[in-house]
Amino acid sequence: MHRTILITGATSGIGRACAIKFAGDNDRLILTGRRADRLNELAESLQKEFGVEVLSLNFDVRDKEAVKRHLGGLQGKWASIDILINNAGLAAGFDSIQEGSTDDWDQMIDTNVKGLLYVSRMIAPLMIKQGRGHIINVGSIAGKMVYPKGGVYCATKFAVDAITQSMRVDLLADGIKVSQVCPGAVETEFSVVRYKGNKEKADGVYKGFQPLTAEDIAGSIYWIAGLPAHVNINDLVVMPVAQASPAYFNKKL
Ligand code: NDP
Ligand code: 8X3
Repeated sequence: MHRTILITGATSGIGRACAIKFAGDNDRLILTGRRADRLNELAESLQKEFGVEVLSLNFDVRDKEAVKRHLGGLQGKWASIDILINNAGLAAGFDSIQEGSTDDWDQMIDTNVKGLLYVSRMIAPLMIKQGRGHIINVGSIAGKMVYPKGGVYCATKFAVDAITQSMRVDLLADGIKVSQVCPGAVETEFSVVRYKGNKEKADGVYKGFQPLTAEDIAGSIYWIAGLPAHVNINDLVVMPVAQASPAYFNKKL
């Protein structure tokens, strides 16, 4: 039986790589993101290449009503979700607490914490009703250790860590698996978004060492999702060999 997988933030990076990886397994996909053109392009190419069924849902996870409208209206096979990958997220800015932009903070907290909660609030009851499901949250090494000028992003990922642990407790009696994957530096659009389109600054983040790829993380998520029913990975930290902690790199510049 093929699974139904809901991936938030599938228009880029880790979410997109997950969509491709699971499509290769013939899974049915629900893909979400704000950029409709990218969603549609991806859906079309996956349908063509793998013959999989894809439902594209174009909404902002910060918009509570939009989340309800799109995910509350799922019917039939599309409501029978086996795996939710809570991936949509971002860092906005790189600033100290004394100098940071409060708008950046709102965006990170609203997306990474509240957005993840809104989506989970809609999907967890469906999983409970069907008696099975697996929620995989994308946390970060930034949710394990803080680094200078990353305080609020780190706080959102520490929150994801806490929410993951809480979900596992709350959903224990219903047999719903809850996992977290915490990557170190992955070269995606993440840094371009963080530095608001400044490509030079963004590229500088990955200079002098070999970062992870989105496919590396998609592979980890795919592995976690395919383990036997009685086995769960609670938490998986995946790092580039050249990165020991958020701020400690072996860079050959
Ligand atoms: P990308 O910027 O490449 O992808 C981010 C995805 O999130 C996009 O698909 C984007 O879609 C979506 N997204 C962002 N904001 C919203 C929103 N408000 N509503 C809906 N979708 C949204 O970055 P990554 O693939 O690297 O990031 C994916 C996850 O991995 C994030 O949670 C990030 O924090 C985490 N992570 C990343 C690391 C890295 O080094 N890259 C390391 C550790 C964790 P769209 O813009 O179309 O809405
Ligand atoms: C992204 C990794 O170290 O840039 O979550 O914050 S880091």
